[in-house]
Amino acid sequence: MKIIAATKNKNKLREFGEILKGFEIISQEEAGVDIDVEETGTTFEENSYLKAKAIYDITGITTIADDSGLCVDALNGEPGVYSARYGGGGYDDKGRVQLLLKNMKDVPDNERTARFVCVITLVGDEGIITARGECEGRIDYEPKGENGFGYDPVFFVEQYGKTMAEATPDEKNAISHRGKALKIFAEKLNKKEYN
Ligand code: ITT
Repeated sequence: MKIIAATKNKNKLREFGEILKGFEIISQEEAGVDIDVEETGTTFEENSYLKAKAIYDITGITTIADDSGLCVDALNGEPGVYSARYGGGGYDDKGRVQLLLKNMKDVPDNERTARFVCVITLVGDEGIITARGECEGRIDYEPKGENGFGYDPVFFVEQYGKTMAEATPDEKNAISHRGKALKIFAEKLNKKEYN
């Protein structure tokens, strides 16, 4: 079954390919759909659904979308669903990381807990599938590592004793929010557990 990945984020697309083996995933670009879906929802579930539904409505082809983000406890769950637009939309990944570090500068060690959240939604002729994955960590004091993307350089993973950007792609995918969500998603799809 051919599935469109409704994302403009090349790093997400790469991770989909690494994790979702055995599925025929084509990018939104390959499907020839050049639209920006407005993320008007207030939850990962809502935005994930909005993105998948918009592309499915245009193409009629089964579509999955990923809405994800970083929820920091000391910042009352921010940046959360606004992770890609943290600071108002004028920053790149590095700028958003610096803004986060600035907003965390007075937060002590034991209060730097955070989690990555990912919700995958499939919309197709047979119905909808939703899967959520979370990954616990803590916000480090400076960026470290070159792998991954987004907030990975400041997301310290206790289990590995290093940041997500210092982890290899295999290490990241084994424990990441996206790895977990896509694994649950693949199981549901194989069992045809549509809603
Ligand atoms: P699409 O909507 O086109 O898929 P996007 O980058 O705008 O791309 P989101 O709205 O879901 O996607 O925002 C997710 C943001 O959360 C992303 O831009 C990163 O800043 C952050 N993020 C998500 N997953 C991450 C990961 O695995 N590692 C680091 N940061 C991540």
